[in-house]
Amino acid sequence: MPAREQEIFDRKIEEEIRIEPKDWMPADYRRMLIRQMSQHAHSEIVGMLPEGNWITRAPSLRRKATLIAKVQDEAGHGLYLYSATETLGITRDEMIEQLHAGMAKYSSIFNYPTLTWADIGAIGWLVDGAAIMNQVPLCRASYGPYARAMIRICKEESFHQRQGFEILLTLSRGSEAQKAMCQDAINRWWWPSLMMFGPNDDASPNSRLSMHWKIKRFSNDELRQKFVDACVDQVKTLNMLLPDSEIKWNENREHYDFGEINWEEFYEVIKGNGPCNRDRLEARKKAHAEGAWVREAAAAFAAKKNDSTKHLMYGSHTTS
Ligand code: BYC
Repeated sequence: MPAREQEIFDRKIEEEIRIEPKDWMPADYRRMLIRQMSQHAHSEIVGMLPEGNWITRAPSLRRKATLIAKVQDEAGHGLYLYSATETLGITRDEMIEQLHAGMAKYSSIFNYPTLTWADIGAIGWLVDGAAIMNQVPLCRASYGPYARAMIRICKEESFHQRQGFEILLTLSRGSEAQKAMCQDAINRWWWPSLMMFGPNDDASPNSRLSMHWKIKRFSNDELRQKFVDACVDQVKTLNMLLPDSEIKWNENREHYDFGEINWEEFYEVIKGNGPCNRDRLEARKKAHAEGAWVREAAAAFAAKKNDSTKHLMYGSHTTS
């Protein structure tokens, strides 16, 4: 290990100075970032699928336009994150290959089906709400390109969360059938949303080093607790219930206690056996194959533009 470089790296982490792509960094730090950032990018792209299913079925033009904008934002988030990950020395093609081969994970949450329109509201409120809770601290991650990508992503996520909450608020003030649909969606998305924060701290193999390197700033359980506390208040505005009879204010901890997560379900989902894992991967592979002509056209256009720039700079006699 190059002692001098290690020392500089450690000091930067200690003093909250960002690590940048050309800086020396330990191989494990690089690996940790590639793992987390590429999974994060894949989550954004796979996350477009459950909502994309509802674009044609959104109940009004306004809802349709908003949902299209949200899903487009997610494509953008994926692109910022793939680009940020490429600064670590892996190509986008390699990352996509890992996803398609089932070697790279993406968030467990996107392996559940969207059965009704209320699910789009629940995804915005709970899934984007959980994402914000997890991602705001990542704006201070020690790796510069990741932290900078997260700032813009978080701004857009707040809009996503609000659009979801507003869908549920409208349903919660509607007919009995709409109220029931709203409650049903909350019941189905609540527990999977809690799983988004990852395993409990004592079962989280990556947390110790990730926090030491200031990639993650809070542990999985700390963020999950903040999320539960926020949702217990917000669900009152909806006049709905969270599907957990064990939620109770704890005076000593000054937090809400809550029930046990079904960890067996979580591990099955991340192993590839959730309700929609196979469909999601198939849909991604199909979209990638069908988009090949766009990538080829973009590459040909870029090469042509490059050629004409050379021509302008060096005249028509350039041969190289
Ligand atoms: N799902 O040691 P741990 C979005 C894996 S997209 C799947 O605690 P770590 C949105 C974990 O990867 C939101 N796998 O890991 C988009 C590890 O396996 P490997 C996506 C999970 O990294 C569209 C193993 O379990 N957000 O907002 O310290 C529409 C042990 O875990 C999950 C991010 O990606 C999971 N839920 O902590 C709407 C945020 N949890 O890699 C919304 C960035 C854990 O060793 N990521 N695993 O094979 C993170 O903050 C962290 O990676 C995690 C996990 C908190 C998720």
